Amino acid sequence: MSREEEIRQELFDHTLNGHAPEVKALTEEGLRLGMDPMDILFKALIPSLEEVGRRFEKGDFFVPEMLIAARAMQGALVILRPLIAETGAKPIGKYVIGTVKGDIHDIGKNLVIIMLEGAGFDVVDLGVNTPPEKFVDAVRQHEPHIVGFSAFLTTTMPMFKVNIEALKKAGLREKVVVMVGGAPVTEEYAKLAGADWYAPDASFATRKAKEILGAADAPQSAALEQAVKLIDETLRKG
Ligand code: B1M
Repeated sequence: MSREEEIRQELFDHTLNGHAPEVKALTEEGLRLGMDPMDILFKALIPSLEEVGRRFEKGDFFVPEMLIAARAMQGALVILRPLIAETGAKPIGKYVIGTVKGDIHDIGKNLVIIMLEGAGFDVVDLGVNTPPEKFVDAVRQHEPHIVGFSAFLTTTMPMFKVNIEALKKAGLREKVVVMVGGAPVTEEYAKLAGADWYAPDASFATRKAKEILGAADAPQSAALEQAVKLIDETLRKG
């Protein structure tokens, strides 16, 4: 087994067990050896988190295990994010995004941000547990082309509609395109909530965002091209 393969396996195991210092050190070692950041992300870290989800569903893992695994992965994302997003592309549009109120999941949202930044979007990240007023204020202040709502729980998806109503009330709904996404969300649900677009994954969200801005042909970095490919592959497998 080559050192790169060992690193992938060790990253998988240490993320699964929530060993943050080891995950950070292995990520740094992988990069020093010339491993591709997208390879580290999609062939080690995300598969490990998927395994965490499977164990949680089976009752082998509980919330604390899920949390420490996610923290370990976040430590690696901090290192990988600037490498993936670095394209030198001119900003092609502004995108405000946040996880809806009552929901603290943010790894999926952060991946969408990485991809959008990689495609040249100027992204304003409102974080997690974002109340409707905060979305409204951000849309008023930043005047983005697109506002994105992420929800990862069936219980927090109804916040899409609440957010959209808040935008309407503030007279901002017609000024911004609304995109929604997150693991339990479907196209049908997005339509019912009144969103303009639904995206099943970060790759689609980015392609759609570019299309909305009429920038579908805007140049993309090699890293982003590869990201799109790897994400699509990962999703097809899953
Ligand atoms: Co939670 N959790 N969690 N959790 N968690 C899930 C989501 C769950 C599916 C696990 C399970 O049962 N198998 C389940 C939800 C069930 C449901 O509602 N259908 C669940 C639950 C139940 C809970 C709690 C309620 C548990 C409890 O307390 N009893 C609790 C809720 C807390 C809250 O939010 N109020 C909870 C807590 C947590 C932790 C805090 C411990 C941790 C989150 C840490 C963090 O994010 N910082 C956590 C984790 C890690 C998970 C799993 C294991 C992993 C989530 C993840 O990061 N996936 C998850 C199980 C799983 O998914 N296998 C689970 C990887 C990520 C890349 O995928 O998030 O789908 P995803 O993002 C994708 C797309 O959805 C899309 O692009 C991303 C990249 O391609 N996308 C968009 C996302 N946003 C988009 C926006 C767009 C477009 C596309 O446009 C704007």
